[in-house]
Amino acid sequence: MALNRNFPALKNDRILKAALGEKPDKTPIWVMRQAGRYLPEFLQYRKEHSFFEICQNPEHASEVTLMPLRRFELDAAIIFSDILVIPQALGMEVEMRAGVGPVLPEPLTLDKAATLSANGTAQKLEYVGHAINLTRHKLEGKVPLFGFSGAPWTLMGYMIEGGGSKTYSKAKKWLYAFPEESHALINTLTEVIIDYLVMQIEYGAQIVQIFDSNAEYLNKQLYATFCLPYLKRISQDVRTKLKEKNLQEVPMVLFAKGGWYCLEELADLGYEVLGIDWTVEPKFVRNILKNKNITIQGNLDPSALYASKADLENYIKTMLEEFGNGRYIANLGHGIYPDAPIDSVQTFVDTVHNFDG
Ligand code: 1CP
Repeated sequence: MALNRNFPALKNDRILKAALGEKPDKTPIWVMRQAGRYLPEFLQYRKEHSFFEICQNPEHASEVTLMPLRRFELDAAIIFSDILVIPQALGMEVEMRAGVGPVLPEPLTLDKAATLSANGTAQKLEYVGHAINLTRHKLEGKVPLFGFSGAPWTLMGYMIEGGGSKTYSKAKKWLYAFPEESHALINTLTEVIIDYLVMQIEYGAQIVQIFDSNAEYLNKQLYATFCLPYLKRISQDVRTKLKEKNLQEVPMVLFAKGGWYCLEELADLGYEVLGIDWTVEPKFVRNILKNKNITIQGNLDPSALYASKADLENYIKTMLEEFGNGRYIANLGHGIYPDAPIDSVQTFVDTVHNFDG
């Protein structure tokens, strides 16, 4: 498949403006996991195609990416994929089990970890690039397209646990008992992530987000040792490599779920946008970050979408008031749940766009 970088002009740049500290005409909004299981058309599509078949086939991936855009006036699209395509490209088996989520039947061992290499791994993910390229053209400039990756620690967690976990204690055991091996693994993942994001941007991603969904299982000391330096390297090296390839920089978003214990440090890693999870008070965030040059994204509780329309509107307005005008992108404070009422997503989008704070 040929790479076509002759892209249509962008018509809605609210998110990019907000990310870069410029003032958009309206507060921008997108929804984490917006292309997913709460959409009946996605569930229908999943009856006919397996999860990874959709990820690996650019026509399927772009079709699913566009689904939420046909329903709602969202200000961004996010490419349909999963964070676990990286462990898969590193040679690990990943199954998507209905009602369970991702399962890696052969979790990573110390011996296996010693054989992992970043070399050639991002190239194996070129199918994501092709999906991005096709989707960027199909979007016809309607909204910008997000690329994304899991963060090293979050990927390490799934690889060692063999799936999701309540405590991530097996992965945390590595951090305490095998720090050298942990650093080596995180380093390999960091190298893959850098090349993977550069590839996504080369193929057409206009903004990228790092999901560190498992930050909540660490504390400040562990995060400072095993995460912050690598997250900084990702933001720096992606930009350096883009320059080397004569490609334009794009805004980078860092979402460390449950990373309230080091918000200040997260704001100093070179990302334009910091995603905030639903447990954190907007005023707390604004106060801690008042001297930082950074845009905030978030953080409505995904469960608020179950509230009545009137209550939901109030929750949204309170959030918008508390985050205040400027340097702000509205979103949930984690991914949308599969049983979220579709009408509530409409209310979320309308309330944000109609708010003139
Ligand atoms: O719309 C979008 O956002 C694009 C698609 C997308 C994204 C950004 C999917 C599709 N997954 C992700 C990221 C992702 N995947 C994260 C980071 C965001 C977050 O914290 O929610 C994580 C942790 C995963 C891992 C994963 N994949 C889980 C969570 C498991 C757990 O509890 O730890 C699950 C359930 C999946 C499967 C998955 N990924 C995406 C979809 C639509 C699904 C459902 C599977 C299906 O269709 O059968």
